[in-house]
Parts: sequence; C-alpha cells; structure tokens
Amino acid sequence: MNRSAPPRLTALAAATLLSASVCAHAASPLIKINQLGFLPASQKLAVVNAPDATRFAVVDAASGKTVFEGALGVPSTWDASGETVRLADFSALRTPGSYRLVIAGVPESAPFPVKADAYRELDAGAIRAYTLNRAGIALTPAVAGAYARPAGHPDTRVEIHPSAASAGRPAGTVISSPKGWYDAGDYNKYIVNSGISTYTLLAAYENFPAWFDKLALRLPESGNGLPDLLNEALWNLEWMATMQDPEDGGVYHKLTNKAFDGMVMPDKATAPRYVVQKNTAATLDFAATMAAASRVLAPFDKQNPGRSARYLAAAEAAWAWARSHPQVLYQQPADILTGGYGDKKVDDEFAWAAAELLATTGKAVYRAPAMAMAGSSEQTEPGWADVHMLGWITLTAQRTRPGVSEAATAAARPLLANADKLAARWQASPYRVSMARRDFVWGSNAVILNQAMMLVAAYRVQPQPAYLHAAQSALDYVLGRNGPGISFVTGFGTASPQHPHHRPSEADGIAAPVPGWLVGGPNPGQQDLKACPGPYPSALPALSYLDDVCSYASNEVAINWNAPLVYVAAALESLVK
Ligand SMILES: [Ca+2]
Ligand SMILES: [Ca+2]
Repeated sequence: MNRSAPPRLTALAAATLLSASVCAHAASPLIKINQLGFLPASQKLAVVNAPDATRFAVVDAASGKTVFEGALGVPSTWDASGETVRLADFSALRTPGSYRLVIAGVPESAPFPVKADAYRELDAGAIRAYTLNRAGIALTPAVAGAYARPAGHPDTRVEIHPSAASAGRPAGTVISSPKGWYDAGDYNKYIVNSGISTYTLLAAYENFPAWFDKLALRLPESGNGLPDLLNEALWNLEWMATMQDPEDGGVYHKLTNKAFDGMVMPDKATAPRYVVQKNTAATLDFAATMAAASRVLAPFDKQNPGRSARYLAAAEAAWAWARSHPQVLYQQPADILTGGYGDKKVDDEFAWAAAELLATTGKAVYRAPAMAMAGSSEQTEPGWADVHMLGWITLTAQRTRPGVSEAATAAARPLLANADKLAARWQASPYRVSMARRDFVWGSNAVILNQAMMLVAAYRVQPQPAYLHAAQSALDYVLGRNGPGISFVTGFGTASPQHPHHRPSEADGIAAPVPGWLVGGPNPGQQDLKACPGPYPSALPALSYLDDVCSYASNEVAINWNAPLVYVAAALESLVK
C-alpha cells in the first residue's frame, strides 16, 4: 500500500488523464450493482450504462416473474469513468428474495439477494482477513480452513536499530515484540497504520456492540468471554504494547525487515527484524489507540485483570513523551527499504490522541488539545496520515461521558458540515457516490469507505436519511456499483479480485485468493507501471484498476483499508431499519 506521503491527484492532472484515456472497459457489465444485495430497508440503487434504455424491471431470479418495474433516471455522464449512465431505484422492493435486474437490450444482472443480515458474512470475512494475516501464530485448519499455514515471524528476537538506540537500549539490544498483523501485502508491522486500523475496529465495537456481540468468527480465542472482534483487535494491541520503550514512553515507528520479503509464505521469510526510530506521530497514534482500547476493554477487565489500566498508563506515558518531543518526524534510515509511513504534520495526531484520552479519562488537561482541530477541514475522510477526524467520531459518540460534552459539541459542528458536503456530492453524482474525482488515489476504495464512516458518525448525531443512504452507496460502490463493475472484496460477490498483491495469496498454492480483503481500487496514479508489464485497462480515474499481483498501486490489500469495511457493514446492519 502507499506508505509515502498520500498523493492527491490535482484537477489538472486528472483532466490530462481524462483526455489521454482510451475506452477500454468493454468487459465491465452494463448493469452495475451491489453484488451482495441489500437489506430489506436499504436504499437500493443500480447504475445502468445504457443511455438509450428508459425502463427497468426486477425479476425473481428463479421464476423470472417481474416483481418491480420502474423508469430509469435521466442520463448523466460521470467524469471519473467517461460513462453516461442512468440510475435504477428499486428501494420500494422490500420483500426478501433473490432477484435479477432486467433491461431490454442489455445483459441482465447476476442474481442478488434482498435479505436481513445481507452483510453478515462479509463483515465476518473482513475481520477474519486480519486473523489470516496474523504474525507469530500457526493457523490451524479449524481456524483457517484451506488457508491453514505454519507460524511466521515470531518476532521474539528483534534488534534495536541504530536509529532507535537509547541509553537503556543501545543498538543491537534484543527485544521481544511478538503478535500483531502483517500490515498489507508485505510482512512488516507499522505503528502508524496499526493505529488507525485498530482504532477503527475498536470504534466499530464501541458504536455497534450489539451487532458484534452476536458475530462469531471462529478465532483461536473464541469462547474466552470476549466478543470476537475484540479478540482480533487484541492480537494487534498486544503487539503494539511491546513497541513502547519502557524507559521513556516513546514508541518505535515499525518492526521491519531491512527490505521487503520475496513472494513467499510467512514461515519461509526469515530475514532479521528491527525496530526503528521513535517519533512523534507513531507515539501519538499509539497513545490514541491505547486510550481507546483502555475504554472499550474496560467492561471486559475480568477476562484479564488490570489490562484496561495498563493500556491507559501506556497511553498517558506516550502522550507525555510526545509533549516533550513534539516535532520528531520519521526519517527512513538509509539501510531500511520497507514502507515509510512518514508524516510531516502531527497536529492532527495530537488532536486525536487528546480526544481519546479525554473520552477515556475526562481529565480537563486533554480538553483544549482535543478541540484544537474542531474547525472546518478540506479533507473529507481520515487516513493514516490525517487522523483528526477519528477524534470527532469518538468525542461525539462518547458525549455523555464525564468531561466530554464541551469537546463533543465542538466536534459535532465540523462533523455535520463534512457530512453535508459528502451528501451533497453524493446527491449530485451520476453514480450516486460521495467521491470527488480527486479521491481516486492509492487506496481509493478505503477513501469512500472512510467517507461512509464519517457519514455514519454524523448520522448518529443527527439522523439525516441522506447520510445513511450515502453510506449505503459507498458499500454498494465497493461491492459492484463501480467502474469495473466488480466486487472489490476477495471471495465476496459474483466477480471479485483474483490476484491481489498479497504474499500469502500469491504463495499458498491455492487458486482463490485469501478471502475477505478489500483491494486498494482504481488509482490513475499507476505508480506500479514499472512492475506491471500488462497495461492497465484505462487511464480514467474510476477505471484505472488492474487485477494483477504486480499492481501494488491498485490491487494490494491493507489493514487500514479493511477496517472501514468492517465498520460500515456493521453500521448499515445496525442502523438501516
Ligand atoms: Ca498527520
Ligand atoms: Ca493463492
């Protein structure tokens, strides 16, 4: 995934790509629809790339009998894909069943369901993708089925890299730092990206506990008294806790090889491992995540007495280190060639960490820094390098906790303004998606799902139907209502990625990729052209996607991309009534 500074396509660059593009999307279906279907009460939209068609029908998939008919919307051209499309709206169809969308002169859609719990297996699969990406554990057939594999990367003997040396831990000191998730298609573990990913899973539980309490995941820990989502989050939290220097509270940036492993299974990758430079962003992301974990895990303290307090103490020690080292920016050492995750701006990390610490402790000292970024924002969604909006989610959701209300009120204003902006863009879009053309960046599928997460957070403050509809559209988008017309989640939907840039998927000898992963998605930056001999099918932003293992810029997987998928699927299951 993209671990350098997040690129943003300029309008000029996008226009250039648009004019230079060729029409090469003949393989896309003409009816584009969420392949996993809809909840009975969902808004139900499909995009039809047949400008001359005027009517559509929904038929029972088995009998062919028409159950709904309607007029298509007015034709409109989506600049991101160059297609002129019409919308089919069959939201009024609420009867559970299996259906097809039928339009004269156009190949009909694959069958799709309308049913309760339409996204249950998806949500479970998206969480289990983390399980299958765990470091330091053998995955048994009982847990992993066909994807069982030996343990890799025990990380019980990890060296302090010279960039991380301190008086108490000089270079070459060996520490133990086991567990955690592999970050993406590679086998390294990065605190910055673990922060937003783990927080998002914790927030999913904190915001929708009833859904996750009944979502069984067949984990090694299942049945231990914790909800399975929290069991999965703990696998990474326990690793993160080892990344803090006990001497001073600072947090190492990453646990890494010197260079990326080859395309081999985890147990075949045995290069030496290092922890690298403590810095402000990693330490604050750690503080925020541990403060959230302390709060979310507090009701389950009996299962591991003292854990909640330990995590809070770790968070406060990290905060103190960052306050006394406010501008230590990550510098990739010359001999380290793995993902950078360098972040030049840390005011957002300060705001987020303060927000989590305020929500957990209620201490007045965190209030002003928690409110420091409660103004308007050009950014419409969080990402690993820009995390202040995560604080808005926590502050507004935890507004009744002691000491939080003032900061929650301050955060609600920009949260709602942001949702209004996204909803307006969604309403105006020919595809009915909240993305702007500039959002087709590395990991664009997570951009739209993080927008949906912000829409959901706003909906929980002020239940405007448009916020929820726009969030539904984001899920529809990644599950099929998109330029290529595929579900971007491995193993889910009638057509989905077969060749993600993911070492286990490539090396395991199983034809189907490891399931439950959201791939990065369309990215006209095409930063992997040198690695990809096969050309992309199109340069147009929404069609610039290549289902090839070479395509780390459009077809990699990553823990921070799956997290909003977990959140949004749970939110829709919980809120669409
Ligand atoms: Ca930042
Ligand atoms: Ca495979």
